[in-house]
Amino acid sequence: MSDFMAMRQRPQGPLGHLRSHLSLVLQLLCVLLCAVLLVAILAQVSKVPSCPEQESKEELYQDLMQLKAGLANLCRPCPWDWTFFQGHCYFFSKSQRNWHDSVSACQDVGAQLVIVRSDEEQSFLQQTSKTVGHTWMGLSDLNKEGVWHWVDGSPLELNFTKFWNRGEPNDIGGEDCAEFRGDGWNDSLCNGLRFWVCKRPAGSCTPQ
Ligand SMILES: *[C@@H]1O[C@H](CO)[C@@H](O)[C@H](O)[C@H]1NC(C)=O
Ligand SMILES: *[C@@H]1O[C@H](CO)[C@@H](O)[C@H](O)[C@H]1NC(C)=O
Ligand SMILES: [Ca+2]
Ligand SMILES: [Ca+2]
Repeated sequence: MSDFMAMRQRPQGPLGHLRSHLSLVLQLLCVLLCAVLLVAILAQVSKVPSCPEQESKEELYQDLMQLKAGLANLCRPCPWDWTFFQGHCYFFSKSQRNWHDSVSACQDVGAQLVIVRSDEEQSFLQQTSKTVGHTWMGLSDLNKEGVWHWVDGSPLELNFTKFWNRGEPNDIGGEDCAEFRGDGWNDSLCNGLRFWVCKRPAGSCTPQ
């Protein structure tokens, strides 16, 4: 007990004071050293992920590529059940309607009953309608007999009249609506049931 007291009392002296200061300094140094060591370890540890970091960059790149591919897939020029041809989308009906109902069916999907604008388009449409069956196009002489207009109001140009079948249009019984039939066009009664084709501009994405 007295020894203990002596030890406790020893620091009271000037030498003891120095010693306690020294030990405090040592302790501080130790703490400092530990801190430095800790910082060094932390720095080392934080350096370790530099490899996984690169890996995650690679993963990110892979994800980006996958996303891009997915986007390209989504970014189709036409809806799924439409066909792309030379900058336009075409919908070929599976059922049949009269001419007026075909016009509105196309309007309902933001399109027009098909208007033929070129030789290539004519071949494409005629070929398809040949395999499917008689098909309406957006052409009629309903406003004035013998004067053919497309559904957008534009007149049938002379260089397109070569597509009429031989002897057509003949207006037999008052035929005012044009159909794809066989190898060319025919005027037919507008209330007849036919397949139809809608046409609208393709989206801004180019087809893959
Ligand atoms: C008819 O002529 C116009 C130019 O006047 C042209 O754009 C169009 O492709 C031609 N159509 C056919 C079927 O040759
Ligand atoms: C035109 O259509 C009528 C029926 O609407 C048919 O009797 C006639 O054979 C067709 N003509 C041609 C050349 O396709
Ligand atoms: Ca007619
Ligand atoms: Ca006819």
